[in-house]
Amino acid sequence: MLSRRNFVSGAGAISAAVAAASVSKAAMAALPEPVLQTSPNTMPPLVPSTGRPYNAVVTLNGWTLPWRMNSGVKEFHLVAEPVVREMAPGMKAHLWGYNGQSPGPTIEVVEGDRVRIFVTNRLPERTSVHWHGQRLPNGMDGVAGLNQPAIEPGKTFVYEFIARRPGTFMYHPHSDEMTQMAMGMMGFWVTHPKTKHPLIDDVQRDFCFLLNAYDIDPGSYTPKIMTMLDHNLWSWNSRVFPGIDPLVVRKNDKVRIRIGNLTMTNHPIHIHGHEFEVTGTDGGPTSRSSRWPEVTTDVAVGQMRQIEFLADEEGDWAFHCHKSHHTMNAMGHNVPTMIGVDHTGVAKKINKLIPDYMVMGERGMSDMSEMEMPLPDNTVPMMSGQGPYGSVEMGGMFSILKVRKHQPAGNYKDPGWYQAPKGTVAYEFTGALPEAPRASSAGGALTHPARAPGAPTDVEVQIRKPVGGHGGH
Ligand SMILES: [Cu+2]
Repeated sequence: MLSRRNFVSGAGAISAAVAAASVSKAAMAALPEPVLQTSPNTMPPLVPSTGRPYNAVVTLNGWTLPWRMNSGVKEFHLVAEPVVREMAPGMKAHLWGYNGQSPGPTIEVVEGDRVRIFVTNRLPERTSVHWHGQRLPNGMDGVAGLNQPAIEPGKTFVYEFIARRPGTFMYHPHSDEMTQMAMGMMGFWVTHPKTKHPLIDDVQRDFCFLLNAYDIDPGSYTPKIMTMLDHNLWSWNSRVFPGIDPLVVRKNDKVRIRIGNLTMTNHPIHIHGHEFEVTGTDGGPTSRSSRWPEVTTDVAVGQMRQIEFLADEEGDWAFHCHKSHHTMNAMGHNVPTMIGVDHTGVAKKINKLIPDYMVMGERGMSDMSEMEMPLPDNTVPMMSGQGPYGSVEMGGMFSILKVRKHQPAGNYKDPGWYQAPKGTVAYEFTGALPEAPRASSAGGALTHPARAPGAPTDVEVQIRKPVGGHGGH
């Protein structure tokens, strides 16, 4: 629910105080009442009612912050505060964020806009806001101690600058960053071009989200802030699959997706069924001669990438981080590899002592998506999400691009599962199976033999993963 309180109506409505010419200077200076969001759902684009028009973005499982126009200045009010974020149905996290959610609301402005942002600190410690990627006066850059005094708890600071260049940006604290970003403090910023830009194409759908990660023990609520790489929840806008909404588009829409990475490792973002081009970074739109087709692009730490494609293939297309550990939720980490280990009899013996004990993963981990092992309160299964054909066996950084011929223009309602035309779905073969060809030689004269002469030809699977988790990210 959006709560506006005294902040008169949405997108840039002129407040009564500003509209009345006779109003006192004190009233003009009054802080805009903060707008709060309590729902984790994807909100419809916030169509601007003041200022220059633009094609508004859609923040995945997020929302855009309304502003008020005050003598030609767009005024926003961000409140840094503890929040409760539903990361997926069944799991809530106690995070820090802005205006009731983590990440904070998306800020959308137009190139050349003068922007004034009031930042109120309701955290138990001091903070500041850095406007990542912006051209601005040095004193507005938000590095506490370097560019400004930190905002102490209970205080409100004002940031003011002109959004000088169009593009994709983000904001985050630059004060006790490790803690505050691990707790979820971050938000998206989009500056639209003020006129037709030679390197910025019109699109019909414009999505944005931030990559973030948390380490929350199953059954607990607060992230462990000291974790650097071994997070157990890899999220988009503090949501994990199946809690991430699909990206719904109409067939033949030109689609832009803006992604920012505020985790401590890179994420190769991968789309199925289409090729995209990287059309922008946090440094601005890329030159046309620098663009090439891709189906995966790496978004490194602290980077933003803007990808664009023509959604001309109908279907439900997977869209995810290609690090397979990042499409998995809690419970799937730090489990010993059991593939090929024969547990016959062992589980029964242990069951006499521990009734709920079950062997994990002796045939791979797929069983985990359907297992009925009791989960502690407040966590999400390691991989889940039901599709039309069974379990999707995914978690974390995974969503679905839904391309539909009959999706109305500008409509984001989930159309349900794709109805594949008859004869276009992979199916089971039930005829006689010829022997599949295999390499017959162990290698040429110049290569090492695959196995020592006389060694047994059967394959023993003996896997022992090094302990210690994800050190190699
Ligand atoms: Cu990843």
